[in-house]
Amino acid sequence: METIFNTQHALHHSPGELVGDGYVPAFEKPERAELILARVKEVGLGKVSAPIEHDLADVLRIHDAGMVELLRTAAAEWAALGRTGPIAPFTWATRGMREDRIPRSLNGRLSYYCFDAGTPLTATSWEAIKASADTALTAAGRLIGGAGSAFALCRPPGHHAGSDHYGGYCFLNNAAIAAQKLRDNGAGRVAILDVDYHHGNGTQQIFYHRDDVLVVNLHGDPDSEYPFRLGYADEPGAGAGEGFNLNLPLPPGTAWAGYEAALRQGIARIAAFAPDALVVSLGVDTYKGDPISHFKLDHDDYLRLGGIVKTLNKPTLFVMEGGYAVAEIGINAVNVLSGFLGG
Ligand code: SP5
Ligand code: ZN
Repeated sequence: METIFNTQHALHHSPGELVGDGYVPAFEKPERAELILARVKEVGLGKVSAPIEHDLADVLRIHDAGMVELLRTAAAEWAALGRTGPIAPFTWATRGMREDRIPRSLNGRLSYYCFDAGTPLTATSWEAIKASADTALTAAGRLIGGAGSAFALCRPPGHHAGSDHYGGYCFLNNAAIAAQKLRDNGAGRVAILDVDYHHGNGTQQIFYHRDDVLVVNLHGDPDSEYPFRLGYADEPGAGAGEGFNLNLPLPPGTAWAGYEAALRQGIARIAAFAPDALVVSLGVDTYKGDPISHFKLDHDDYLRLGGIVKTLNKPTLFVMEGGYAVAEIGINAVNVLSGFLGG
């Protein structure tokens, strides 16, 4: 399996995030991608290639132009204000506030488009964000060219980013951008299987009204887990998309037995949908040692997970999402790919 890897990922290095009782060092850090790459090489997974730069039009198939413009230019505007720290809002919208009025000021636009306190931009973040989307697009191009599988080693991750909002360490939704690319190049139906510990709220929102992209999500119950505000079982899709979104929230403490049952349910739904291609949002923050999550998957379970995904027998694009047990992230992520290839 070919891996697409963007060295520019390191240009995004979050200075920290607000969780619990204070500002802490960011869990989503550059070593994550480097250790996954090291493991890809160690096991001899296959060729490693750099992404091809794609036109922003591919990003704008999914994302609002105003948000993309903010991500692209916020650093220059922040600097022009004489500020040197992390670029982040200090207010967020809730019910009762206007949705139709986009403030012109930088603080106002950050408040409009960003939804959490864990996703600051820095002076050089945009280059990494764009390269991460290019990584997914380049890997999607391999499937379009006839490859049976590819691994987009994306960083920063993407599945929390919606069409016009970003957060959860995510800025552009790499998996959604790739899925749309596949749709635009001959795949009539695409399924997205999101196995990150957190609900992929952005991916769900992007495709919620569509019946050409099925979204299946396995995740920690949002009643107690980030992102809290989406990802419940009673979100089936709407309009033409009704029946094309499946959420499988699982309780804290879920280990392989409970996980496998839900996974097989999601796989059955995807098989019934009969997609032309599959995109896997691959988070390994379901690992028992993950510092911010509460599932109990172990190294070998990721081999099993990959093997079960393989039973669908579809062209499959793996897109890296979360996973914060950094020392073990390479083993866990690459085990999914090895399990897929051996399954
Ligand atoms: C891509 C991805 O996995 N994003 C996850 C974003 C989660 N951000 C909130 C994390 C809250 C962690 N709280 C537990 C702190 C444990 N000391
Ligand atoms: Zn996650």
